[in-house]
Amino acid sequence: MGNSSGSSVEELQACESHQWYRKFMSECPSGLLTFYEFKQFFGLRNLSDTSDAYVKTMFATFDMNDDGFIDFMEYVAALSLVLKGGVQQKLRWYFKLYDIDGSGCIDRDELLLIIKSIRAINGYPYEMSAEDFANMVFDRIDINGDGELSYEEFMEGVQKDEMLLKTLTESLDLTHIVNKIQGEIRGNQ
Ligand SMILES: [Ca+2]
Ligand SMILES: [Ca+2]
Ligand SMILES: [Ca+2]
Repeated sequence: MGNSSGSSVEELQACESHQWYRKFMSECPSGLLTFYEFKQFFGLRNLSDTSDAYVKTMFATFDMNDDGFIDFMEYVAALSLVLKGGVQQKLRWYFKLYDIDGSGCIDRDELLLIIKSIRAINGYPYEMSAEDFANMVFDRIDINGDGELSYEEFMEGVQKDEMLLKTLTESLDLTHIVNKIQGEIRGNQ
C-alpha cells in the first residue's frame, strides 16, 4: 500500500462508512438488525432451506454477543472484514462459519452442506458435483486423514492451494453482495 495517497483513501473510507451508516439506519431504524432484516438488507430472497440455514450461520458469526441481533458495531466489524480484511482474517472467519456445530473441526457433512448452500445462493451450474468437490477438498487438505479438517489443516491447506482459496473464499459471494449494495449507495447520491 502506498503512503502518498493515504489521506485520500482514508477520506474515501470515512465517507463510505458514513454512507453505510445511513443505509443501516434507514433500513433498520431500531439499530438492531434481525435475521429477517439481515436477509432483506443483503437482498437474499426466496432461499431454499439449505441456503437459509447457511445464511443463518453467517448471521450468527456476525452476531458476536449472541443476542440474536446485529447491532451497528457488529455490522461495521462484518463490513470491514469483507471489505478490508486480510486473507488470514477472512479464513479464520470462514472456518468459524463452516464449523457449523462449533466442534472445532469441519467434518465432511458440514463441508458438503456449505458447498451445496453456496451453490444454491450463486445459482449457476457446476461441472463437479458437490459430493465430488467435498471429497476433493478432503483428499487435498485432510493431512492426517481422520475425516475432519482441523483449524491448522484448513488454514494451511487452503492458503497453499490457489484453487481452493479462490473457490472457498470468493464463493461466499458476500463481497459480491456488498459491492452490489455499494453500487446502489453510490447510485443514490
Ligand atoms: Ca448482537
Ligand atoms: Ca464441526
Ligand atoms: Ca484432519
